[in-house]
Amino acid sequence: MKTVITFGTFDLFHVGHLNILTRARELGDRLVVGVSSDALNIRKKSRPPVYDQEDRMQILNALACVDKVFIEESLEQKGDYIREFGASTLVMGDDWSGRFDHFSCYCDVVYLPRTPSISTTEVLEIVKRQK
Ligand code: C2G
Repeated sequence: MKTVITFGTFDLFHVGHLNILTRARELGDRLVVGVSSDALNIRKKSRPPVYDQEDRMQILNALACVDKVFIEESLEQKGDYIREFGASTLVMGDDWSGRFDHFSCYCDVVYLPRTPSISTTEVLEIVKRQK
């Protein structure tokens, strides 16, 4: 059984998120997703996500391509999570290219091309402009 792991906030869930999760799942037999906690987002981006961590987890848990969801409490613990879930591949979007290469001692590290022209930030900007 080949386990693939990926991480993200997945706030205002959109088709770019769905695409990367679908493609990540195709690289193995099981997809485990680490969802960054609300506290981690506040530390990282100085604002909470629009959807809280319970709602973001609930959406991910409902997807056919996702087998297991857990909360990512800290960016530095990725190595621990990779070992805990026995992942043989780490997948991230290519906006993270090169940033996780040091985990190649635990598993394959794969960066998949992002879906163009959509992001949570862009959705927020569009909604703000339409107010
Ligand atoms: N993504 C994508 N295409 C988009 C937007 C996002 O492929 N148009 C991918 C990102 O590259 C990432 C995943 O979807 O791999 C989740 O994106 P975000 O929710 O923006 O995650 P981020 O805030 O980058 O958190 O530990 C790492 C962090 O938790 C990643």
